[in-house]
Amino acid sequence: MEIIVKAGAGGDGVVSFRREKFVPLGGPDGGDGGRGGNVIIRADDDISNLKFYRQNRVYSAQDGKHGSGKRKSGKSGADLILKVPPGTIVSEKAVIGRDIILADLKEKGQEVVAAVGGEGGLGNTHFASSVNQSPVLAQKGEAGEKKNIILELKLIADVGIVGYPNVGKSSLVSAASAARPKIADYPFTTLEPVLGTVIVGHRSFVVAEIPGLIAKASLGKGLGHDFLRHVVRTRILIHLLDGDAVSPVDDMIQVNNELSIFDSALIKKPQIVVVNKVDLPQVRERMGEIRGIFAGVGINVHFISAFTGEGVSELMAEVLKELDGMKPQEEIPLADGSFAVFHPQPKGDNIRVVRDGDVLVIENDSLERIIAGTDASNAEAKRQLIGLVSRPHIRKALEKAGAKPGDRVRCGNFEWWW
Ligand SMILES: Nc1nc2c(ncn2[C@@H]2O[C@H](COP(=O)(O)OP(=O)(O)OP(=O)(O)O)[C@@H](O)[C@H]2O)c(=O)[nH]1
Ligand SMILES: [Mg+2]
Repeated sequence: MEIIVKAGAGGDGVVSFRREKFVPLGGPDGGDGGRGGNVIIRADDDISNLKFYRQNRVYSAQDGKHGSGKRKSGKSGADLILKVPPGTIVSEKAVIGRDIILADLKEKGQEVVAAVGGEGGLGNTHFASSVNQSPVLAQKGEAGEKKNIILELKLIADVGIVGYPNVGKSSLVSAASAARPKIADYPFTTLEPVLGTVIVGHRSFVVAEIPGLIAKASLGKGLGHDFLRHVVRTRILIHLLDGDAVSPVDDMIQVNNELSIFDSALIKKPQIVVVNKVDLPQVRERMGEIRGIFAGVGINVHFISAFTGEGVSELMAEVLKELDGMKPQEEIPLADGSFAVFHPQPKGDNIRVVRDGDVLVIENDSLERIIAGTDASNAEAKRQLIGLVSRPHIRKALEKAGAKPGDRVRCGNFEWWW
């Protein structure tokens, strides 16, 4: 699910002067703009899927209000809080290369700031100095961040059912839980992972059918690629085999290869190997042979029929026993090896100078916003702007870029002679 989030812009700072009785020219009292609201993505358990986000594509937080006279700051824009189900991975879509994972919101209450609101602009009070007691400079509010965000709900299942296409994974989910996935006699019937809750006595656990595992799935062919990431989070795998396949062992090896190519950690997960379709006479006949082949490589196989239910509850009891015997789940890194960390981009107040033909262009957000927030058609304001851009740190940056007296310099839409 892809959405666009837009944080609020900061409100503008204003130019204003005190008006008091008997004081002909009061000092500056223009207030600052309020900051723009953030877009926050928060896990909450009163929402169970991401369907809500199909309605709209763009989600915007409120802008900050402009400042006003009497040093009154503008009100901050309200944050926009987007609720997502626990288990949602929040990534920023990269223009090139891998998307960046901003957060892995596993539990209710966890949140991430997906787009930061713009700073409010400074009012003219901030530009007063001993040499400029009537500043007519003010700063425009900063733009809010805008990002393309990918929301992805990860399965939170204890047990993953993997296996070659058409082996009966959906049938097993259906036999063991109340879930009713589509079952059909062709491969890739299941296009998205299916979850089911299995109840054993007074206990329960969640199984998930992982669809589309075929040769080359790990290379992004077939459907499996996306879903393999889900497997990472399960604690145990049921490796389901079709007893009627030409070689169940070869099928198992192929699927295991896929798992290990995708992420070598997957192959270390405990697997319970299960041969399905024992209701078929030709499979029942082969049981001894199949058992022998697997025993030869040290694997004890279970036999079931997802169709008639034979052996299914015994298998689920075995799965529960295995889960109980495991240590509590430790932190699992995401499939691509990255951890869920939010790296805010340092905004930096450094001054960049680039050349545009004959003109040297100063790039600095804070300065550009002062220019945008000031009325440079006013001669006094223009004079004050010149004073501002003649400060030593800007002078230094220009000199470093090779500026010579007489060069044309620009910042925002303001141009002057150096
Ligand atoms: N005889 C018999 N047929 C079965 C059994 N389990 C599944 N089948 C059949 O095998 C076919 C595939 O079953 P599914 O449960 O859809 O298999 P799947 O592994 O989920 O398949 P995909 O999602 O397409 O990969 C269907 O025609 C089922 O009726 C079983 O225990 N016995
Ligand atoms: Mg299926």
